[in-house]
Amino acid sequence: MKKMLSGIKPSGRLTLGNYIGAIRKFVEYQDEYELYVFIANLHAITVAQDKAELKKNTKDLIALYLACGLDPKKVTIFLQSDVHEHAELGWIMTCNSYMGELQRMTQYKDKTAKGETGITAGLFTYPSLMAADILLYDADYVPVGIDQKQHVELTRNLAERFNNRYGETFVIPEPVVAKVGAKIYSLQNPTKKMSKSEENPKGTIDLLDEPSLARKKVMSAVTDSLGIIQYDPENQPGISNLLTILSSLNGESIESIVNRYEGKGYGEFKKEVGQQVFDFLTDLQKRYNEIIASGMAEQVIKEGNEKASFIARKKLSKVKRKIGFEVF
Ligand code: AQP
Repeated sequence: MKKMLSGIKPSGRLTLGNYIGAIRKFVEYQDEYELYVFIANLHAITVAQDKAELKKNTKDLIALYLACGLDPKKVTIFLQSDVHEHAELGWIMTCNSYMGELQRMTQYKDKTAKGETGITAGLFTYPSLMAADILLYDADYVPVGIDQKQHVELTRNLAERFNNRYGETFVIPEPVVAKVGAKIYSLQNPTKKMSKSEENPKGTIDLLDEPSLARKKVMSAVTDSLGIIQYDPENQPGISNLLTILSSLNGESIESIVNRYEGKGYGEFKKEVGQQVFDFLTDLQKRYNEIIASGMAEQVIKEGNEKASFIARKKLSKVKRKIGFEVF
């Protein structure tokens, strides 16, 4: 079975975007691949995190992975900071990365271009850590959004560089880029990605939002004055975003939804999307509450950490031998 790895940062409350764009896919992938899914808390601290919130978000992320359908019998779920080989190989990868290639990574480039201050060195070097995350497990595939594709390209370059210099060590991973339509946008600014760290809570549906509040957010989503329900992201980003949300949650094609709403108004359409979101969150949160109450999350992480550590330890000791760290 081919191996696949992915992770999510506990950098805020998980959104419907994280579910539709990532977790929902992990649930599909767990049957096709030997899947490793981690909580990327080393990546989360590349920007400042409040201690209490980080702890809560981490716990919630584990419980939500499970509530969304990840099955610990099929997938290894672990906490990145508990598998210290990530930090260690991350450093080795940093020492194999050139300043120029890291400077070309969009996240860093965008932030510096905007003149943001307080950019940490960690934010600059995190693509090297991401390479370590992937290479430790010999992952064949890494599911990424289009904006993250360049990080997998960097990982490939670093792995090839290392293999050339020290001999065959790492599997060269391939990015799996999701099909168009998987990206969910802010309900208040539908040209901007729905994000955990979004400051305007009206634009974001959090997976732990009160379902009736989430329905209200859908009802007040920004649309347009054209009055036609059709998929046209350029001219009708708000309606197109709601179409993507509905289609992702109810499994109906966008085309079929558009046909059903021919000649109908936005109010009726939003009502259906709102109800779908309400029902989805109600079911999800029921499972989440049961998982939290059962203490299952802790057990899953304990076992996942052990399994991941075993693999990572073996890989790292091979790397250290190749470099010349193991002297006796
Ligand atoms: N709006 C979205 N639509 C589709 N997919 C999304 N993802 C995030 N937002 C959307 C996917 O969820 C995973 C989260 O990965 P991450 O936490 O490492 O990073 P991110 O992409 O930076 O996520 P956020 O929610 O935007 O977090 P912040 O605000 O902290 O930066 C990825 O697979 C991503 O594609």
